[in-house]
Amino acid sequence: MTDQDDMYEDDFLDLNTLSDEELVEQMYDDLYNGLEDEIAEGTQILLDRGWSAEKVLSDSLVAGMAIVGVDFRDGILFVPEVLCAANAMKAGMAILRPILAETGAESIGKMVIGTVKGDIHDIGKNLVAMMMEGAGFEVIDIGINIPVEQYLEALEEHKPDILGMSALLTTTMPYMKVVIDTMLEKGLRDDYIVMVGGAPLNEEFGMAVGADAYCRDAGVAVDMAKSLIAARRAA
Ligand code: B1M
Repeated sequence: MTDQDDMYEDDFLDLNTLSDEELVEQMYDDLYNGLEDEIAEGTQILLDRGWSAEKVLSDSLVAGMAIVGVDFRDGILFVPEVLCAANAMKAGMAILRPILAETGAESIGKMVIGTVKGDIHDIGKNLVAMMMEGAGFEVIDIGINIPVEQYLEALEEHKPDILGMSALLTTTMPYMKVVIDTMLEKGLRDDYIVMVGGAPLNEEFGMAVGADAYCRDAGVAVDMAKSLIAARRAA
């Protein structure tokens, strides 16, 4: 064995040897570092030790992503790192999703999200979708270049709590008002929380088009979604 082999041998951490508490701590680090394989392995180990899928989701993946979300909000982590963390989270979710679907575990809320008509930018939207999933929401991502009819069909089909719209162009952001005005015309506006986001938007624009909230970034979107849903349920 060479010195280098020795070094790798020392660095290798067998997740099976960790206690539950140590493993969860390790998974927070692995999520933070975007390690997909380790997150998948850790998720499976916890399930094999008899943890419910809900507990694995909330205590390891969602709690770990919350740490990522806070550091993203505070400018300690940036978009590429958050995308890696979100992908690692997805690796764990891929294992949990079928089990959660079988047991019918309640998500904390449902969101339909899409980028408005004329606009094909989707990196920010995808990030929002991943962070929302990471926080325990069910997310139906209907894609890019979405006309009002398609938003309405998705609302009808999925009956979400929240409609999320993204726009990255000054020429496409006014389309959000077209969607919200059509919802108003059809008497649907009050059935949904409407959240909007995208680089050229601001708070004033969000209010002007009649959204419930403008979200500066994915972390804000998660916090906003939680508080608006809680307020709506309390009312
Ligand atoms: Co385009 N583009 N682009 N582009 N592009 C911008 C937006 C631009 C500002 C670049 C520039 O000129 N400086 C400019 C817009 C100018 C303007 O409108 N005033 C621009 C332009 C002009 C164009 C084209 C017209 C270029 C051309 O063809 N001549 C064209 C338009 C195509 C179209 O949509 N019809 C175009 C095309 C493209 C690419 C295809 C090459 C590519 C998109 C690839 C993709 O998305 N798959 C692209 C890119 C990458 C950019 C920039 C460089 C980066 C956008 C990005 O992904 N940011 C962008 C410049 C910039 O913004 N600095 C630019 C990272 C992302 C994580 O941030 O999307 O802001 P962001 O999302 C954030 C928040 O805004 C918020 O949370 C996210 C995460 O924190 N958020 C939400 C976003 N959506 C939300 C929804 C919510 C909540 C929060 O719902 C609840």
